[in-house]
Amino acid sequence: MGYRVVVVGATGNVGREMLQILSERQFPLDEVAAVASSRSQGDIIDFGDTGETLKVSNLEHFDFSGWDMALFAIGSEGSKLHVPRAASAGCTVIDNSSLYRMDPDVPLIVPEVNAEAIAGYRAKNIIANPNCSTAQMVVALKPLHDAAGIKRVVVSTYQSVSGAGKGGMDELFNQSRNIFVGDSAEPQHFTKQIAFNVIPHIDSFLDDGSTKEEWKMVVETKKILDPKIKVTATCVRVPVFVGHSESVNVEFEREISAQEAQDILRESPGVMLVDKREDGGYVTPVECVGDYATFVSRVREDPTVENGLNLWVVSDNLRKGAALNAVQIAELLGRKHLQKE
Ligand code: 2RA
Repeated sequence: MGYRVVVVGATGNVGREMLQILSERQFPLDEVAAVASSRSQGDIIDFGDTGETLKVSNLEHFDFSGWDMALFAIGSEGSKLHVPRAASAGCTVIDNSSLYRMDPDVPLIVPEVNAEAIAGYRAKNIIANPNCSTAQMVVALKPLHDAAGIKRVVVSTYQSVSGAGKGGMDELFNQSRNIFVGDSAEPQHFTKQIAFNVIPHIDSFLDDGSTKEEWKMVVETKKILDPKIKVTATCVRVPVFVGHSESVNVEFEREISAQEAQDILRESPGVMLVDKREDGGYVTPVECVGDYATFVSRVREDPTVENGLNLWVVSDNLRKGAALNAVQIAELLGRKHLQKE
């Protein structure tokens, strides 16, 4: 006996990755449905590497009753319209949008960090998936927090264009080509040229001068890991197709050496330590693509503060940052709450 699972947003970057990972991990399925906007209705898409294909249904007319779980990857506007009706039809929703992340009645889950919090899903029959840049960071920070108590985190992100969807990827590709052939590099998707450039702006600006992406990293880390941790973030878009990187400076309550941190990270769930103090002894975004791991490199003490460490954290933002985390939540939900005989 398996689950009847719906992937909503099945034709987008994250939705396709959700289908791919459901098939890779052989998630126990009785049936899977691919759902998207009317524009994609009737399209035939691959169900991962299974060799099977799925015909895309129109979200507007899709009836969620009788389905066990729905993995949503359609953004906050679409989630606002359709998540409540899926949840009230008895279909437990795992939503990748930011809409429900800070809802006190909705658990925000990274299974390696706060799996026990999933029990709260019954309030609204909804579970929230964190922002991609938050997910990889808390996977790396959780074991260190348990060991030495984190006081403060200063993070700078280097976020790939796939975080902005297919349009962001197309813009990087086309703009890069146009610059080589002398054509226009006029920005369309991003506020400024992204090819051979970096943009210190993701999502909208807030009154205090930070951006909503930076706000997400602060509040989501507090909800998932520990509300006492002080977090400040600078989120930057970089000309990389897939893979978010983060430079993380951490201040601890208690002493922890770089060696101790490496030894802990080497054994931590979801973490792959790649950290040799030599040429190439670290991970770069192009090396993380398609992998499940949150890679950690460049672990070193920060002598400018008491009990400080610097880390380099890299992960596939479409996987651990979105689709993989959502599927892992579905696996956890199935194991803990929706057991099938
Ligand atoms: C981004 N984290 O990278 C945001 C949404 N995926 O654009």
